[in-house]
Amino acid sequence: MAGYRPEDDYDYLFKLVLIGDSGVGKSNLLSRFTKNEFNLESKSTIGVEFATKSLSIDGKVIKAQIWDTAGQERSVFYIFRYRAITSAYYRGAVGALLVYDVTRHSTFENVARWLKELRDHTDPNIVVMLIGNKSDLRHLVAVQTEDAKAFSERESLYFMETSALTATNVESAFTEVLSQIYKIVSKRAVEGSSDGSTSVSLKGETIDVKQEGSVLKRMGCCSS
Ligand SMILES: Nc1nc2c(ncn2[C@@H]2O[C@H](COP(=O)(O)OP(=O)(O)OP(=O)(O)O)[C@@H](O)[C@H]2O)c(=O)[nH]1
Ligand SMILES: [Mg+2]
Repeated sequence: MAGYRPEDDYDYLFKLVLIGDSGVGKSNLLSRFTKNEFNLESKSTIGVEFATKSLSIDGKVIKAQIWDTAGQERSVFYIFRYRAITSAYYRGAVGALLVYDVTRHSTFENVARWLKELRDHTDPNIVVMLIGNKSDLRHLVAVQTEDAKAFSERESLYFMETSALTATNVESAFTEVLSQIYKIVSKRAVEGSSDGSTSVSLKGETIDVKQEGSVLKRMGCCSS
């Protein structure tokens, strides 16, 4: 049937990760983007969850697989448990949304630590967007936009302020990250290795997709 594409028919699969302190709104950004839902009383995430959403960029179907976990404080027990899943969480990610809460300055102060953890576990050229969430709470703002912008520029991050509550900029933030990844991947496709190899290059660095299992099996290789 013309125009019909089954749910699992996509050109690219991109894994994104959500990181940032507990309570900044990661899970609500995810549910707003993938289901257009918001929960004012959401519980802290337990373990790892993920959701997917497909969108069209440049005539291609891009399927985003977005991973979400708790940003809770690191108790000794937690560190032990967390270390075991950290590398799996980041493995194969080609984009990250690093979220802080514009009403809690401490969550912005911790961004540098999150960024270090991200850099320690991912390809150096992963597309990263810093997100100041809860922009609807204007009267409570504790992090100035200019400060976050300056930080982003220093660290070569994209930056946006969002509200999962009002849906402001949520779609734009995810779409921008995915578009930037797509730009990198499609540029490489044009430049070339047409040997059908299952790897994808982000600005020159190569991720061996073969090792990433089914999650990334089609990333960057199969513009069918
Ligand atoms: N006003 C406002 N509240 C928000 C927004 N986003 C999330 N919240 C609220 O903030 C609280 C925490 O949101 P979550 O999405 O659970 O935060 P999280 O980052 O997933 O937290 P962890 O899973 O513990 O890491 C909830 O009460 C949400 O309703 C927002 O944009 N505006
Ligand atoms: Mg959560």
